[in-house]
Amino acid sequence: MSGVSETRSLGRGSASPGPVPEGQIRVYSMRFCPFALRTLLVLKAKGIRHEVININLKNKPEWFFEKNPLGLVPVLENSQGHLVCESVITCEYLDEVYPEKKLLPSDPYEKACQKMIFELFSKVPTLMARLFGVQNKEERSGIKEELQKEFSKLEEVLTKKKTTFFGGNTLSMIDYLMWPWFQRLELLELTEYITHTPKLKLWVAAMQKDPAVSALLLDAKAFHGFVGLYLQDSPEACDYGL
Ligand SMILES: N[C@@H](CCC(=O)N[C@@H](CS)C(=O)NCC(=O)O)C(=O)O
Repeated sequence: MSGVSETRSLGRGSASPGPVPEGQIRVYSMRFCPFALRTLLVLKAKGIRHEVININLKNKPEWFFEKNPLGLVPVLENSQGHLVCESVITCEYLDEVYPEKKLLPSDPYEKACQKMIFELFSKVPTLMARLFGVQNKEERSGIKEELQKEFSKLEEVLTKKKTTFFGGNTLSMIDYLMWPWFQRLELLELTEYITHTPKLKLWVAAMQKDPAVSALLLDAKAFHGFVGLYLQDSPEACDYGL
């Protein structure tokens, strides 16, 4: 059982959902999307009341392009019809609109530090995406090496900072922005990739104890089922296991 919204996705031919009720915020998502998970983590961590509409990314509803012309999840929509897309932008937007439990530091230097760490992390999503569907041993170990190089950069940050999390001793925005890819390391049974970066490994363990993180776990079997169907371009991929 996963903690993410288990509703079937809307696809081509579906009716466009009505306006967002007053006082609510809606997120267009997909159960297995790491970018959408960033938004969901921030919603959860800040205790923001929200509704989730899952989108079938292999058979997108026509109306979805009115929400985001690029056709990508996540997208936020509020009761005034404001639309915000791009995961990092959605997270910062939520942190500003809902000021309780701020996740980004207000100090400009601390904020800049978070953004610099984010840049150090920036190659990880593309490298991990390359792992899917690559069976060739040599190619896989090449990607592993490249990923480990990126992880060493993050290890260095934690070593210098001497803190558990990337923004200090409590969890903050930068941790949530990076987490979905480390959750996937676990799901793909690739935790050996972080054995040479012990501080990063401790960070992963600390993250797993966070209530928002543990509320949004993914079921490994469903994840693997999804990946298999997604690689085959199946319109059933996003609804795997429902
Ligand atoms: N830069 C975007 C990337 C979002 C993204 O790639 N989402 C994927 C799902 S994980 C998607 O919507 N894919 C649909 C497509 O490529 O057509 C963000 O940070 O929000």
